[in-house]
Amino acid sequence: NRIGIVGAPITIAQPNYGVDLGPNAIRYAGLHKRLDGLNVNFKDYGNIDIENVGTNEKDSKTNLKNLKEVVNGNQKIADEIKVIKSRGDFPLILGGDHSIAIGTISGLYNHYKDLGVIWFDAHADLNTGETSPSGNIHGMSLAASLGEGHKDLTSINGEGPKVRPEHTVIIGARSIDEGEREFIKERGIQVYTMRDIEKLGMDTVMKEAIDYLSNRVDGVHLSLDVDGIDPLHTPGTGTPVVGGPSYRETFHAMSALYDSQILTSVEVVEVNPLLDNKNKTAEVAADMIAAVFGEKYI
Ligand code: DIR
Ligand code: MN
Ligand code: MN
Ligand code: MN
Repeated sequence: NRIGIVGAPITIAQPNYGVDLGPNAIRYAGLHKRLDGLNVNFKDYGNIDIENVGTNEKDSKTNLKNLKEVVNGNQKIADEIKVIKSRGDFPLILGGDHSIAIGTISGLYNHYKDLGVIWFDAHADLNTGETSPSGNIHGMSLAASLGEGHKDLTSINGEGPKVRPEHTVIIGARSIDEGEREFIKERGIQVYTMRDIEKLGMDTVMKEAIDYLSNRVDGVHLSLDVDGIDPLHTPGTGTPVVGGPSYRETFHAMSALYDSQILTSVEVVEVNPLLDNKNKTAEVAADMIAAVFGEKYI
């Protein structure tokens, strides 16, 4: 079916402004041409109108930055995802910081009995106001989707969890906070750290992840944080962590997902062209999107 592209330019759930320029940076990197070349049908709905008015101050009670504004933006994203799904399109969301996953997953929620999530990221994004070292909501979006954290973040499009921990797979993690570690242990989330990827190889990791999800869920959302990729390839992102999967390994992971035909929606987040060098990171993002929709090296 047709791919429905939408830009979700939230930037105030992390400290470096400019992630709101991510959707257009990815378009300028040639996204439409790449999809044309793959002979896939798509429609670009443009960018959601987000009001990125915020501060870098934590609220003294909640330990959260810009809660109200982030919730408002994510409500709009959830509404737009519902529209795209009701048209029968395959949602492709261009971020925006990783807080947008709260909106996309909330919007997808009603369309599946059991939605699975692949979270490709250097981080686990499993913090809450209680555990977060930063107060940045982009580090809390997976927790919120699992029903943990501030009520305003967990009740977009209905109260409570939108995904179950046993339907969640994190790939590429190498910067996990103390509270996140406990969360992972307690809730039994499947995590492939960089150490696991080194031991098993990306091919096996992807096979395992796909096998694991395919008999548990009726849809899989890929949430690709570009900081999951080694910053050698993706310098234009706000919270880079050295020692990630290479360009080739990530491309292979995306190809494996395409081959499995398991995905039902995709988002790519945290591209910040203001921190970049000649839009390099958006180019890599476009490459990975092409791979996930079937591009191969010959
Ligand atoms: C850190 C960084 N764990 C935090 N998180 C990031 O602030 O919660 N997520 N950068 O993508
Ligand atoms: Mn993230
Ligand atoms: Mn990250
Ligand atoms: Mn199930």
